[in-house]
Amino acid sequence: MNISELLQNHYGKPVSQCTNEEIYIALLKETQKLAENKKRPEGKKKLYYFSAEFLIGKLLSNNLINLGVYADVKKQLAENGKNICDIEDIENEPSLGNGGLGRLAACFLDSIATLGLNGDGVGIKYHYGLFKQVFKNNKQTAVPDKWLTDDSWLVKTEKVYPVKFRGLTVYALLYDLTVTGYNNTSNTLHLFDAQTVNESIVTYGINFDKDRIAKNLTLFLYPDDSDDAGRKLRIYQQYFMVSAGAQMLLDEAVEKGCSLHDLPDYAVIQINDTHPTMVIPELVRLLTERGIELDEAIEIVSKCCAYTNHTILAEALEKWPLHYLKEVVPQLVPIIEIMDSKIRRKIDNTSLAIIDRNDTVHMAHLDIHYSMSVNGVAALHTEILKKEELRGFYELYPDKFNNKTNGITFRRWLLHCNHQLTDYITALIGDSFKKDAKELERLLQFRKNREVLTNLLHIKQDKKKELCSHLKVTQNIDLDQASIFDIQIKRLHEYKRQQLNALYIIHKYLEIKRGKTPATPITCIFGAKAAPAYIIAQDIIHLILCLSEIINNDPKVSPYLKVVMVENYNVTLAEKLIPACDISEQISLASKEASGTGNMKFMLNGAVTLGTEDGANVEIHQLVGDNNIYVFGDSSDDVVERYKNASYKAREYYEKDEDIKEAVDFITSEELLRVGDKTMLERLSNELIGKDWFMTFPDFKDYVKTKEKALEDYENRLEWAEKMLVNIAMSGFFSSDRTIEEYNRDIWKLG
Ligand code: 26V
Repeated sequence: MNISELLQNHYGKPVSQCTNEEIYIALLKETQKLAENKKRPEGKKKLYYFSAEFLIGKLLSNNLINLGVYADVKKQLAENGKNICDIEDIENEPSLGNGGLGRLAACFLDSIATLGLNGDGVGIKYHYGLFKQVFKNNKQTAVPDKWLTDDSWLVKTEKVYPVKFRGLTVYALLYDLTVTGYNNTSNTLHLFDAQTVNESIVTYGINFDKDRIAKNLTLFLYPDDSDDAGRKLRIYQQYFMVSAGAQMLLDEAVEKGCSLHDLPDYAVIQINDTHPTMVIPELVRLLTERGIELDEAIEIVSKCCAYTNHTILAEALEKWPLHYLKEVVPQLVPIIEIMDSKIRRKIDNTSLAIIDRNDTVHMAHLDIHYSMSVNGVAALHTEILKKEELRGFYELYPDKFNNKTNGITFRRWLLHCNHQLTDYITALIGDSFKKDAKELERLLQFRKNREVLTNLLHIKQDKKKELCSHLKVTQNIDLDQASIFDIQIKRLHEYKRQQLNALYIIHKYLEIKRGKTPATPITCIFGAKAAPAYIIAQDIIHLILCLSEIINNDPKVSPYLKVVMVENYNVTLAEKLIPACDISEQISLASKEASGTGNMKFMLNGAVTLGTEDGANVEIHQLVGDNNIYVFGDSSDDVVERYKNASYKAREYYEKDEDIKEAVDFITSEELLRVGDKTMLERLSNELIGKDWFMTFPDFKDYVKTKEKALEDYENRLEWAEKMLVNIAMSGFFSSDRTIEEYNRDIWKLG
């Protein structure tokens, strides 16, 4: 790509006279052309990855890297006085996902393309992505995220599919986005938009009239389902996506010569969590419409579909009242009833039924009975599904169950976000690790090499410095680049236990005030959005922001301890935070975090994990060994047991443990109430003392002790650097290329 020529052709002027916007648009168009020229994988059978979320992040640099032209473009821009980072800044981040589940789907598309597999994504083109978070008075407020601009990576196609709801037909317009692989092939993310959507119905903040379906169908990434209208809108969105996607899939199969009786030879559908579950009855319906007998249609569809479970949290498993389905998609109801009665005839355990006696439809049950594969997303998670949550199903279908430990794409989470580390690794072991992440293990030969270890520390320092200037410029946050960066970034949820981290911070603050100062200053960084309707999560954000105000302004404490919560945490910010991290906080209550993927990104960038034995942390622990991770807290077995016999009493811990009492009391102390909201802080304190459903108190002591040990170990810089090196070297297992190879080997079986 010749940038000067390109811009001359576009705008008739030299690079130096173009604005960053102009350069961005020209690069976007050119990159799209390059991507379209890449080979598309072919083959009889094709994978359709159905997901309500694809948290793809910014695309310019990612595509330039995957197309192999990033370094050249960067150089040419620099020669003309332009910095590629400023051009990257122009792009809006498409935040078309809530968190890990959506980001996983995006990593998977990258790996599917890179491995040259014949597979596309199917989802929704939301006009507004996940809300933008703005802090006001130490509280989160939400504003709409209008990410779409006139020039976008999405290309409108000619394809239109009618989707019928009760009393309403909506036309689904297909938009395609090319997903470049890190090789010579590319795939497509198909996103459907409703023809009638109208952005002007957004009123205040992120509020809109949820009943005007035709106008709001694809307006927002699925809103929280705290009210009836919100829940119904979610059914509309889900059916819209799966009906259009299923029609597209059938057309493609028929075009390739499929007789529909042999559909499983042409199409495999991965159902990402329960959100796309209606694809099962919808495909059955479409097949019967095209002349296939119902029983055979059900059999065909069951052979095409595979389901991934991403959580054991009961409140997150979708269940729809049958009357909602009757109101929205009545055509599916008789099919779901027949599918339910087939199961009821086969087994006498009503807890495994699809429609329960309260006329509630259990979407996960529909998936499990009528799919050929059911997988969890980390070894521990899959074991818990088999032994606990889905035990009855496992006994019924042991062969369907399998584990696919999550992974991340190293193109974005190393090559793109950490050039310095990428280049240094290349200098040490060559660049074969870019195609085969397991090659990183060759770094182990340097684990005692002083020079290598020192260089790793320098790179970390550079990334910390870069983060400091970025946060100063963008959010006016002052950080001490000589401090230890302790980072917890993820959605705000009680089970992830940001409140445990906050209790530690209070404890540390009070200790420093008493004169016990740390050897190296510590900076505790948070990034988290909370669902607008999730009250306690809002309270936890409020607590952290209040702590930040008090601690950072305390002249006695702030030289040793700082607390920051970055605003509007998203993929783009993660790309800057992760390379700068020393200690990666992965402190969910054991058994609750299905996998986690942030933990993998941190490890890959040389952060050391402080975590519970939960999700993929267990596998990280096994890979790096006891010396290179800080593990604390009750085991998943203990936790499961404690829930079973309802034996946990938070108040007893609060009353018996002085440190816990002191930290919790601080939440409602005069000092905090001076900057905070009494109702919110008292509500949070009461919730902890009276309930603490995610058991922060039992783990508190061990958390403090283990964190202190990590901070102490940090002082021995070379030993710490060795831990960093071992983490980087052993992270290859978590490449999403490995995960996707396993999906293909065991489930998709694409040629
Ligand atoms: C959703 C909801 C929605 C309603 C209220 C409570 C609640 C709690 C959790 C969830 C999560 C739904 C599924 C999900 O996003 N799972 C995440 O999937 C990631 C990719 O597999 C995995 O790394 C995370 O551990 C898992 O939480």
